[in-house]
Amino acid sequence: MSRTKKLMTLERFIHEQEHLHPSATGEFSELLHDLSVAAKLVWREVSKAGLVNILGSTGRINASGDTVKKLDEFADETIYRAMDFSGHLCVMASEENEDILQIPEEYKSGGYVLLYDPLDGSSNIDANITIGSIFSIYKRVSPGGKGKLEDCLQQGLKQVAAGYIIYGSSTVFVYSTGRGVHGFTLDPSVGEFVLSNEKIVIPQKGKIYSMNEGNYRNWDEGLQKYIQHITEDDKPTGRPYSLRYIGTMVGDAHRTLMYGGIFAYPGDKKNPDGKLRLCYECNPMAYIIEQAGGRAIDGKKRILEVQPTALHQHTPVFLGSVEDVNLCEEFLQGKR
Ligand code: AHM
Ligand code: MG
Repeated sequence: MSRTKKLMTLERFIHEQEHLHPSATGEFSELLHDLSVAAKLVWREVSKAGLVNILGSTGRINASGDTVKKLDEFADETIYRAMDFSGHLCVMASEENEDILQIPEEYKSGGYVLLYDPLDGSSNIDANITIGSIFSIYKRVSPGGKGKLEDCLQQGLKQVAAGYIIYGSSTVFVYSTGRGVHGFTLDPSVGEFVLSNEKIVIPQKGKIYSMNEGNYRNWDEGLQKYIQHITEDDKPTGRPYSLRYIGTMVGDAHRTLMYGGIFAYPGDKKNPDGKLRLCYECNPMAYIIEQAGGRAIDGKKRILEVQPTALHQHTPVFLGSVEDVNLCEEFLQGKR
């Protein structure tokens, strides 16, 4: 019989990983399992978005009498409801909500913290273009009881797990617990995420850059020079680079992870801190990219070292292959 890859489900993989930590209580595995259930529920709605009347605004009533939710609100509530009762979380925070999300009184509070972006790239929903969900897990720092804001405002390097689900041509669950990055593709016929990419390693150098070049005029001179440099025709050194930009961070970062190159959302004259959020988007993606052997910086320092001071704070971000991020950094710092 010819065998190429392990046929292993996400659930099984999580349990095998748990056994590598003799002190593990299983709490963490249950959290990841609950997240994968939420991911399947969101995927189900995403995949039928064009068929049912879910794309419109909120407030409408569907056939069963429920209020029809916009997809991003559906994803936000689904993830919260799949996670709130577990007893393992003390607090959550979601990009869709201004403040931290408390665990309901009737449920136990636990030792972990979940931050998530329920539906990243939501402006792409109506055009049936790739969207995603992003998550980040920390250990609590407050002593006990209800979780607090300080539990959510931790440096990215304190993450104990992070990942995303990309709803693209197939649905893939990518995560890391600090032992490499692994990807699982959803087999819709059996409703299981199956191991498809074990120990993903980002290429040292790529040939693709991904940023919203419509903002070019407002960028710093260093970044403009970097773009001119990588798009110069110079075949022996692999230039010009190709531009690919979806406008969904999950999609653009996932392609960068798989093919190499650089993804960035820089600051500019109008928005010095860029558009993307440190806690919900940049920290989890930076964790994944670093775990895969890449680099993620804000232009001056490692993203994971930035101390968040507000839940929704923005940060410039440059992430991807080490050689590409290094070269971009040299231009940003005026060394080239
Ligand atoms: P959101 O849909 O969660 O609000 O995320 C913001 C999105 C990112 O996914 C993407 O990288 C960026 O906004 C695209 O912004 P722009 O349209 O300015 O290029
Ligand atoms: Mg987002």
